[in-house]
This record gives sequence, C-alpha cells and structure tokens, in this order.
Amino acid sequence: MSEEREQPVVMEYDASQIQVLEGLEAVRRRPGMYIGSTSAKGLHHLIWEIVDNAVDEHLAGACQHIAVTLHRDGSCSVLDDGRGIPVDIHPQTGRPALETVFTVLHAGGKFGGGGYKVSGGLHGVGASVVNALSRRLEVEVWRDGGHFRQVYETGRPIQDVERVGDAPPDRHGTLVRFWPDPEIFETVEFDFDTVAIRLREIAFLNGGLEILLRDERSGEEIWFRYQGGLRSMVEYLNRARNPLHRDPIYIQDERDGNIIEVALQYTDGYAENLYSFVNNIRTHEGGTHETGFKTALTRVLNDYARRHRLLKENEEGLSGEDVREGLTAILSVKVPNPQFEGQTKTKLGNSELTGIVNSVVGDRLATYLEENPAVARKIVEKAVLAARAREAARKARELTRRKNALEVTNLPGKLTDCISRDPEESELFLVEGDSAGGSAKQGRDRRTQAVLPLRGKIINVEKARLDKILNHDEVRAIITAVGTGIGDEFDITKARYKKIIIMTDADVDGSHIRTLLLTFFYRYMRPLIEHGYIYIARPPLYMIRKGKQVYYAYSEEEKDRIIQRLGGVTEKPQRYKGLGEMNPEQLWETTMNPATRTLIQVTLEDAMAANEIFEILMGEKVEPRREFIERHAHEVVEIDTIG
Ligand code: TSJ
Repeated sequence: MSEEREQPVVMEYDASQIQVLEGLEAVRRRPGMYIGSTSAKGLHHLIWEIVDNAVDEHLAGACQHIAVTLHRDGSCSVLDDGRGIPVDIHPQTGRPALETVFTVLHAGGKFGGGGYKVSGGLHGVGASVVNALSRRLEVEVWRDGGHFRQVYETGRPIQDVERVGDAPPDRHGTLVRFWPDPEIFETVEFDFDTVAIRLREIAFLNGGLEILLRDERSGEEIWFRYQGGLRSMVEYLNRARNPLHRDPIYIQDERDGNIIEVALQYTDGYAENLYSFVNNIRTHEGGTHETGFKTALTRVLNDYARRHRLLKENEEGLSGEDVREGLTAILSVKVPNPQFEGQTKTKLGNSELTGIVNSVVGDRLATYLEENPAVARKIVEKAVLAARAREAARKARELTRRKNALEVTNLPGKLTDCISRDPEESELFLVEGDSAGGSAKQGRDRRTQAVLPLRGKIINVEKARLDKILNHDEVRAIITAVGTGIGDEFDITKARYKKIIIMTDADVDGSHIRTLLLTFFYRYMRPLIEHGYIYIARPPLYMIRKGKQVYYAYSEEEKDRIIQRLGGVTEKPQRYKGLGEMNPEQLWETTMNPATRTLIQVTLEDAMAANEIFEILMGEKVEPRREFIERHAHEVVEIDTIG
C-alpha cells in the first residue's frame, strides 16, 4: 500500500475515465442542477462545499483548524489540519482516492468511515462539482510523511497525483485552491461578508473548531472561535436584546448515534427566534427535530406552570406561541443519515428524531427548571402573560369580525382595488406616502393593479404584541387587503393578490419602511414570503436626456454606462429623490409596467436579514446599533437595496 503512494500513479484511460469526463461535462452544461444557480449565491456554494468537507473532518474528530483565504487573483483556498485526503488507489475507480474525490460525481464521503456527513439541500454535491466549475483547481495533501499534489483545469487532471516531497514531521492536512470559471458564473467575485457570516455560523455550531478568514484583497482578517459553541451563538443573537436570565440554558445528549444540542435564552421582547440545524445545515422549513423540541418546550412549561400554580385552575394552557414569545433558541442535531424534504430540501424527515429530541429536551429542561426556580419563574410568568394577551386579542378579533359580518365588503377605505378578482393576475402595490400613492393610482393598470398608500412609519412590530399590532391602522389595512389573516389563522388560499409589491423611495426613510414591512411579513405572514408573493419594486435613480430621448438608470453604474454610450448628454441627469417626483406616466413606465419594470422577489433570507437589521436599529441597546451603522456607513446604498 504505502509503496504505491511513493511514486506518481500512471494509469491508462479506460471506460470509467470516459464516464468521469462525461459526468463533469454534465455539471458544466447544467450547473444550476448542482449548485442552484450561477449567480453570486451559486458562486459561494463552491466555498461552502469545500469548507463542509473540512468540517466533516472536524466532526470525525480529526481536525481543529480551518483557514479560508480569498486571494487577490480571484481564487479561494481552504486549508485544514485533518488527516489529509487518502492518496492510495480507490478500489472502484482504480485511480488514487484523491483524484476520485475531485473527478467522480458524489464521491465525497463514499470511502472512509461514515460519520455525520453533510448531505442536505444543495450542499454535499461533492468536491468534483467545484472542480468541474473551476477553470483551475490545485489540491495538496500532507499525510504519512508525504506531500502530494494534483492540478486540474475545468475538472480534468492535467497531471497524475504527484509526490512532490516529504511532509514535515507531524504535518497532516488538505489544501484546496480553486479559481471559479468566469465562463460559468455571472460573477466570480467573492463577498467577504457573505463568507464571514457563514463561517461564523459554522464556528458557533462546532464549538472548539477554529476558523480563520483572510481577505488578501482588503487585508481584512478574522478568527472565528467560540469555545461556548451554541451558548455563544445565542448570546450573539441576543446582543441587542435584554435577556430575562444571564446564562443561556444548554442541553447536550446523544441517543442512538444522534447528537442533540440546544441552547436557549428568553428576552423581554415578543419575537420568536428559533433556528434549527441538521449536520450544520440550517433547516429553514423545520422538520421532525423542531417538532420534538417545540412539543417538549410546551409540555414542560405547562407542567411547571400547573404544578407551581402560576396558571389559574380555570385558565387554558399555554400554547406553543406563548412559550416561544421572546425566545431565542438554537437546536442543532447531528444525524448519521439525514433525510431532507420540503420545497427547498431544508426540512428534516427522519421520524425517529421527534421522539428523541422531545425526550432529551423534556427531561433536561424539566430538571433545569427545578434546579433554577428563579429563572423558571420568570420564563413561565412571561408565557402566562402571553397566553392572557392572546386570549384578549382573540376576543377583540371576534368583535371586529361580527361587526363586519353585515357589511358587503370590509376592505380598507384607503385601498384602491383592481377590477380583477383573480389573484393569479392581481397585484397589490404598497406605496410610501400619499403623493406617490396618488401617482400610482393614476398610472396603474386598473384591471390588475391595486394601490394601498401607507402614511408615515408603521409601528415597531418587535416591541409590540399581536393585539397592539392589530389595532394599528396601516397594518390592519394591509391585513384586510391581502385577505389571508395572520399568525396561526393565516390561510394562503385566501390571498387576494399573488404579487404584493413594496414601493418605497430610494432613501433612508424608504429603506426603513421597507425593513419594517419585511419584518412584519416575516413575523406574521411568513408563508407569503415562502410562496414568493412578496416583491420589491425598483424605481429608477436617474433620468437621463439626450435630445428627445429619455433613458432611466437604476444604479450609479448604469447611469455612467448610459452617459458613456450616448457620448454625453444634453442636460444634467435628474436624480430622483422620491417616487413623488415622477408623474403617473413615468411611474408606470419605469416601475409598474410589467413589460418594462424590474421586480425583486423577496426571499426568506432577505426577510430574515431585514428582521436582524430591524432589531439592531430599533433595539434599546445603543452599542450594537452604533456598531452596525459604523460598519455599514460606507455602503448605505447596499443596505438600501435588497438583491
Ligand atoms: F472537498 C475537498 F475534497 F476538496 C476537501 C476535503 C477540501 C478540504 C479543504 C478538506 C478535505 C478533507 C478531507 N479534509 N480531510 C479530509 N479527510 C478525508 O478525506 C479522510 C481522511 C482519512 C480517512 C480515513 O478513513 O483514514 C477518511 C477520510 C474521509
């Protein structure tokens, strides 16, 4: 065995090699099938894929450090101090295991011992996909005293695995450096913040793993190391909130080869922030593990409330929503063979996890509460208050419903509805300000486009309970116009429009209102986002005239490009400060006309980001807000524009 590793392995190309080339060709022909898209999102998937392999090595207990470098020449390298990818001959392919990993589709974890392999969603497609989509990829391995190397171009080895020297004593690990192929990707520029956010998340989820991120383009460098793991993550998420108890509650256990980990901390806010993960991958759509967690939390807090007489005999029990009000929690499970389901393959399907998580969390949380009565009391009293507020809100809703039952229509007065009753073709524009609202009403297509002007800023949804929010005029108008109801009564089939379009000014106030609206939808009408009903309109920033011709530019760059293309202009380009500066025809042509406009469909990630920004900007704590504003001061336009 070790003999074979001493020299380069030379082998004839045979039938299986031809298959390999066809496999990689298929990846290059249809990259979207493997990495979702060829946008910036798909580009960053390449990094996640490579890093996931190093994290798997950490999960196998063999790697402590990972260094990710964004190089000046546009490449990215990932180095770990694991065992090094094996270089001996792989029995199925007759080629070195190392080469197999990079050339055979789905060869990722097919050799070597099991473990908690990342294999959900778009991750887990394998290093060969990264290789196929890179114009060049270099891999170096240090293991068994040897230093090995192989180089590929668009997925094909340009040389055999070569032993280029000895490894220094005790040196072991893997280094992969790749240059994404500009012929495949719309952009090949890695974004530091995107990478930093994901690496921080990985470091939180794997306490003890140390990750270094270096950006050679800017000189920026960050270490992510969190000995506290999930506890640190909860503290980080709550950095702009007021916790009800100092230390996060932490649970860890193993059952039948499944590792269950939970950290949670209650705050004095009203929002629920539950994030679940399976093998380090965010499960946006929840699943069996989340069900187990929620069931246990509800049961244990109800038990406690009854036994300590915090709920009156005649009172109804605490609902799931009650016990999750103000909760920040991370649930992270490591499962040997995860089954992912759902529209975006981010829902755990393994049925055994419900019972396992329910039982682990139930036992350990009950014990914690008995041992920490002061904390227990604060948490349960808060849930009891939530239950009473919910009951009051239900009664209030019932009253409004009865009052409206006699009316032919209870649509809000401010709404200018469209003629069509077919949600498929109907659009609702939420427009900032009465003046722009007026232009939108005049400029719209009356058959399919409805307009609801919003005055001032809608209320802070993070700070107010459901019953208060319902009583706010602007919010009520939105809820009735949309027609679906909210919270646990939400019904997507009642949606009166399949496009709900937020149209705000391109200034700080406009971005603020958009953040508020997205936060509201995210918290109370989330399925609208999940079904892709929420959009952001993109009004132009400039009008450029040359003679009688008029051009609109939607970004600084586009303005410069147009002026250059025209070889100058006859008037200074007009910068639109608000929607109100456009007349109805202009508003229609640039922003509302389905044939010419650009709409940005809001994703759950966008809404989550808005929610985080919102909490930081609206929170009571000054320090996180100052930090956020300082960090983003140079990029106001980017915070302003989602997408
Ligand atoms: F994605 C990748 F393949 F390119 C890649 C893999 C990239 C990086 C940065 C690291 C890795 C990687 C793989 N690090 N560590 C490993 N480990 C193994 O491949 C390995 C080593 C030993 C054994 C064994 O059973 O002895 C098994 C495995 C899977």
